[in-house]
Amino acid sequence: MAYGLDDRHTIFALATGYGKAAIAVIRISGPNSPRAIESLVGRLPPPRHATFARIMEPRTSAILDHGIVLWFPAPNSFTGEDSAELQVHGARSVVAAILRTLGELEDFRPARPGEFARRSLENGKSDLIAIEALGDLIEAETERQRAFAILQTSGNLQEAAKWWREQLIDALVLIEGELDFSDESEAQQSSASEFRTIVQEILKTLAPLTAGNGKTERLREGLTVLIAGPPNAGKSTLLNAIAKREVAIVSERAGTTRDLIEVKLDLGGFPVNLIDTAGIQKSDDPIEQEGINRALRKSEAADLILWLTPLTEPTLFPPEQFADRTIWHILTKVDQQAETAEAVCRNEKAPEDVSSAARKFKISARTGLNIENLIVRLQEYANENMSVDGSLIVANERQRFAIQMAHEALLASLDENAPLEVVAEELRRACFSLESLMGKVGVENVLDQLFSRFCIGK
Ligand SMILES: Nc1nc2c(ncn2[C@@H]2O[C@H](COP(=O)(O)OP(=O)(O)OP(=O)(O)O)[C@@H](O)[C@H]2O)c(=O)[nH]1
Ligand SMILES: [Mg+2]
Repeated sequence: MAYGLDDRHTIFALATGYGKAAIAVIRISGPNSPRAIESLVGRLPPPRHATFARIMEPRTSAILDHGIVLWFPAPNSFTGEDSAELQVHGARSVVAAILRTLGELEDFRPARPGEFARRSLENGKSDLIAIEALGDLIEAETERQRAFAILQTSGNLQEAAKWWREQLIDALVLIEGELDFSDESEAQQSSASEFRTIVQEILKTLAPLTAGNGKTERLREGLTVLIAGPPNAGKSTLLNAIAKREVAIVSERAGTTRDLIEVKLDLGGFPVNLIDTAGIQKSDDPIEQEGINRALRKSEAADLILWLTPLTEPTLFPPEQFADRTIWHILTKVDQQAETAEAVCRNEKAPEDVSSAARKFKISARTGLNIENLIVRLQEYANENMSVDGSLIVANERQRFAIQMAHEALLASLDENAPLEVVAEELRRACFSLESLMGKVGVENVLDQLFSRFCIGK
């Protein structure tokens, strides 16, 4: 549902998680926040001071709980509005009683998902890039995802976008000056070269940001690693060994796994989705065939395929559908061949060909041989494919699209044959794209989608 500045209700929500906890935080924001505090606490505490108070039901003066009250007068609050926070005991009954009491106050209503963040954006307390970073921080499950979200909060991209925009406005003034005095051709030439210098300077920092490498998306969603191979190759056994728990059923019967079994892992702080699949072979059994189809379909979205074959049957090659995919070949059950196993043990170091693009590993889930080594390699691979660094971080497709649009307009403005009117129009288009990058214009449709992903109370 769309809602915006015209809705001046005071909103409230539980900002901490639902369920039993030591403490729960209830957030209030809007013009009637002071009235809520006066009604429930009997007085307004000094601004921004944690004050211990009795929280009461206003009509009966019954005590609902004792807790900490914080009062943040506008504009010095997260939303930029008059706001308050109640830190109470985290019992469901306490939270329910306070939320019910707030709901009974006139012009109060429960907040919608992300509504506090949205008000903060609408009141100019934060920009869209910062709100998106906040969204990523709330979603962050692993250490690298957390670090990535914090990196986005550096404000560097906002600073750069602001600076580019200011420079473009200077360039636009030059061009518009020319349009007003278009017959003085000498001045026109010098302004034209000045505006070119400005645009070329901007392009130096902006152009490298236009190319996406999928790393940020992968870091957000997790690296998808598919375990595939013929039936009985030891796929489910490997999944269990890496996950360090019995996730999938293992048996000596070929064709045990039918459905996709997905485990979310944290490998060195990187999120990895490891997926076990049905053994791939020719099958007349429609259920097994459906399992195989699912495995093949899922492989299309995989970043990496681990192709497992038992050491005794190394000639079972991956299906043609995997032809252009990144595949690591893994020979399993090496303990079954005493000679190989001994040689491997004598070598100490894992007999893997790390130089080849198609890495080869020999593993044994039974003896644990090379399992840890494989996990380390997966971690390295995750690092190569998800590490995000640099001072200017383009965090998502929306931001990249805005930068690409600005880039396109800037290149068009440099066209030597373009009349000044067109140059001015292209510069305005670039400014517009930079403003949309920061969420100042043209992003209404994005906002509804973004905030619906936020939790209530954020
Ligand atoms: N000796 C030995 N046996 C293993 C090893 N890994 C798995 N096995 C055995 O091989 C059999 C098949 O293992 P699974 O993990 O179920 O094989 P799978 O590839 O998932 O098989 P499907 O789901 O039927 O396609 C089981 O009896 C396992 O105990 C290993 O490293 N060494
Ligand atoms: Mg299996």
